[in-house]
Order: sequence, then C-alpha cells, then structure tokens
Amino acid sequence: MKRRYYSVRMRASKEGVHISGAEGIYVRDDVNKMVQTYSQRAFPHEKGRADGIFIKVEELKETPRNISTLSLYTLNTKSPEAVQKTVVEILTSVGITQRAIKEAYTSLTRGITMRGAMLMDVEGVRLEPDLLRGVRVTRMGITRNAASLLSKKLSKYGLNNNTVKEALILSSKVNKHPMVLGELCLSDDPNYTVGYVSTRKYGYIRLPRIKKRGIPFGGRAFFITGGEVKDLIKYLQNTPVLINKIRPIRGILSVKEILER
Ligand code: PML
Ligand code: MG
Repeated sequence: MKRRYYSVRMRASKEGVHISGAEGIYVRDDVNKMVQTYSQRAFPHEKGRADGIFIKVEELKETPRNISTLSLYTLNTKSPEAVQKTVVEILTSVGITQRAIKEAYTSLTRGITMRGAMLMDVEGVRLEPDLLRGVRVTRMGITRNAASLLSKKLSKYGLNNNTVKEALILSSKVNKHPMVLGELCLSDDPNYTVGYVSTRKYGYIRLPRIKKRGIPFGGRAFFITGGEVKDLIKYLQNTPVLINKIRPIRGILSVKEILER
C-alpha cells in the first residue's frame, strides 16, 4: 500500500501578532508525537507567551519528492559591512547583479518585515505578486533518519538547534528549483545576528554579524531567473519536499576557501 504522508504545521500568535511557526512532513505513526512537540514548543518564545497556537494536520495528496540538503559552512565575517562585501562576491559569481543585491539589502533592512520571501530577478526587479506578504515556503520536512544524522553532524559545531535546521531545510527546498540562483536571509529576531547566503554551487553559507544586535527586522530574498514565476510559486508553496540525504557540514571557512572550492 502507498505510504501516506502528513504535513503538520504550527503557528503561534500573541494578541493576533505572529510570534513563531514551524512545520514538517511526517508518516502517520509520527503525527501525534509531532503535534505534541509543536504545541510544547509554541508556548515559551522570546517574543512573548503565545495566546493562540494553531496546529494543522493535512494528508498530502502527492508523495513528497526526496532531496538532499545543501552543504553548510560558516564564514569568518566580523561586521555587517564585511558580510555585505562577501555576499556581493558570492552572488555576483553566480550571475546576480550588484544592483539586485543592493536592492535586496535595502528592502531587507528597511524595517518592514514581510511574512514571506521576496522574489527578485538578477537585475533587482521584484516579481512576487503580493509585495507586502511575499511568498511563503511550506510543505517541507526531513525523514527521521536524515534528521538524526543532521543533528549529529551539526552538534560537532554547536549548531544543533531548530533555527539552523529549519533554515537549512527551507533553503535546500528553495535552491532545488532550477529558477532559483540564490537566497539571502537575515533573521527578524533582534538577538539573532547570523544570516546566510545560499546557492546550489556553494551551498548554505552562514554569515555571522550580518546585522547589529537589537535590530528587529529581516527576511528573505530569492534571486530568480527564467521560467514561469507562477510555477515557481506553486513549487515553493505546495510541492512537498522531504530531505533524505545530508551533504557535508563543515566548520569555519574564509570566502576565498569557499569560492575556490
Ligand atoms: C530565521 O528563521 O529567523 C532565520 C534563521 C537564519 C539561520 C542562520 C543560521 O544560523 O544558520
Ligand atoms: Mg523567525
């Protein structure tokens, strides 16, 4: 019999304002346990105690597509200025213009945090239909085996936490699509100053000190090329993707080492 998969999604809010969210794709036997895990996780949060927790369980009509993670590294960047310079080096090397990178930076640091990501072509033109909401990536998860291997590998570098794992899973789904050339992400959490830039070629590159502590906004930009934007949006929002393979996780590298790999 065909194996059934379920999407389990959680979002928590306080006085109507979104404070946290998480999701995964699970087999039937794991659904109950995950509903409990997500509800426990939703209560305490840096942005305050949730007063509404919404958990949605949905049977998937489509069998998830298996993919591997991107490889993961951390750069040795020391300041927001150094990060920006590095991001330009990495993204221009895969065909994204300086203008687009500057545009993404301006939008991500302007103080409006969108719920979803912005889509930007290589020249910096915004392509998402709803410029305020952006595009949310959903329907992604990781198999039990891959999750335990990922935890083990991340633990070596002190990175075994939900923030890193979920960002890596999301970015691996995003960069799998042929229209995506790369992604830039800054957390909207004021105390979280590590962002990342990712591309299929170089993998997921963590960027320490992408912003100064205390800045409460951030977001994601996906740089895209060619093809139908509506097909890409459909993939990002609806196509279920399940990580079943972990690419190498490494420690701290310099930009030079990354670009020369
Ligand atoms: C977020 O969820 O707020 C973005 C997280 C970015 C994670 C960067 C990392 O530490 O790898
Ligand atoms: Mg967040």
